[in-house]
Amino acid sequence: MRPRLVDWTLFALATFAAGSGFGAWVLLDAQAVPVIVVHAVAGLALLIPLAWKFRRVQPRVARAGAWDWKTPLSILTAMAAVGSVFSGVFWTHAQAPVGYPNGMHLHIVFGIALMMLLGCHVVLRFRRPMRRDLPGRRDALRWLGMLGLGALVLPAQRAINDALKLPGAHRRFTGSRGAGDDTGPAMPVTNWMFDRPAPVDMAMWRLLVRGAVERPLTLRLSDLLQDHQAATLRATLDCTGGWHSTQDWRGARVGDLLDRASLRPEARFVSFVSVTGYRWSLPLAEARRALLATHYEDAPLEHWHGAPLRLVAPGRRGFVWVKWVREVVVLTEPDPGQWIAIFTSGFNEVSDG
Ligand SMILES: Nc1nc2c(c(=O)[nH]1)N[C@H]1C(S)=C(S)[C@@H](COP(=O)(O)O)O[C@H]1N2
Ligand SMILES: [Mo]
Repeated sequence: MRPRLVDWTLFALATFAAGSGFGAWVLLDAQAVPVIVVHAVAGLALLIPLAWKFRRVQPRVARAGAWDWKTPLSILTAMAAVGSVFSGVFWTHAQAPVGYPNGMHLHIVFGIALMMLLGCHVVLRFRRPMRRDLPGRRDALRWLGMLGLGALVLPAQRAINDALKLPGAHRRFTGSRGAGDDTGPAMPVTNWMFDRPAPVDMAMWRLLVRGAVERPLTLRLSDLLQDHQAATLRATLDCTGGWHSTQDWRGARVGDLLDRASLRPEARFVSFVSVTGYRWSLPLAEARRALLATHYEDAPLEHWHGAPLRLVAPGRRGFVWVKWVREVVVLTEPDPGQWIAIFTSGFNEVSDG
């Protein structure tokens, strides 16, 4: 394959792998299943053009006299690419469920580094595609071969995990490992970034239901426990960091709270806001089916699991399950600011009630 075509193939596979990796995490579980498969195929396929490229540039890199100031950056880019693939493979096979940092964190760090370095690499080394670089029939066959190899490796990985009884044998489709089910307070604790609020003062705490509603609500914990305890939901928390755990949750159905507050017709999304400022939103229909839990496995929520109230969002990755919820805000349009809030909430001053 012509050098330039190899380079563009690498670029396409790497950006596709990064995009699908990101998609796997923000999509609903059902949509994420195929995305995770193509993510793995693209990532594994990357190894072939990488090998071609290494063979091509090897003489230049081996001769110190041939270096220019861009060479170290290129080497870092190559290391990030290899690291991304191998950390993904490592996480597929090795390592026990919980722990920080784990192979999944490593994979994410490599992936983000690769995207940043690749951006620089393209800017510094960009060459306009020439007519003679256009792919021919044999190139199309090579592409098929690359993807085919990636697709063949997937079942092989599963077989290796099972045969060797590796830690990766018991994986959910997200790659997450079981961290015990029906364990209530013994469930692992994870925070997305830096949220570490002091325990919420239950006497001062109020739940506000506001936004596009006719009758905003202010509820005490005792009101909530009295009027909204009927709902139970068995659901799996699956953290992007690589563990999952299923519990029987109990609390208030969001739909019941919204009915009580009476939605205005323009309501579209529902945002769940933590005492820390952390927030995330769901489309209205999905939000109605979600639960604001006060209990798991008949035990009241513990502080680090979000007491007194946390969101249970079935089919959504763990980062959506907002803890220490204080406000339910009905929105008429999406909330792009939530993407910033989940990174900065740990720096907010936290107040009770
Ligand atoms: N307010 C708030 N809610 C949060 C987080 C956070 O950092 N702040 N982390 C999320 C992430 S990434 C996960 S996986 C789950 C973990 O819930 P747990 O600690 O109860 O296991 O909480 C979610 N809810
Ligand atoms: Mo998470």
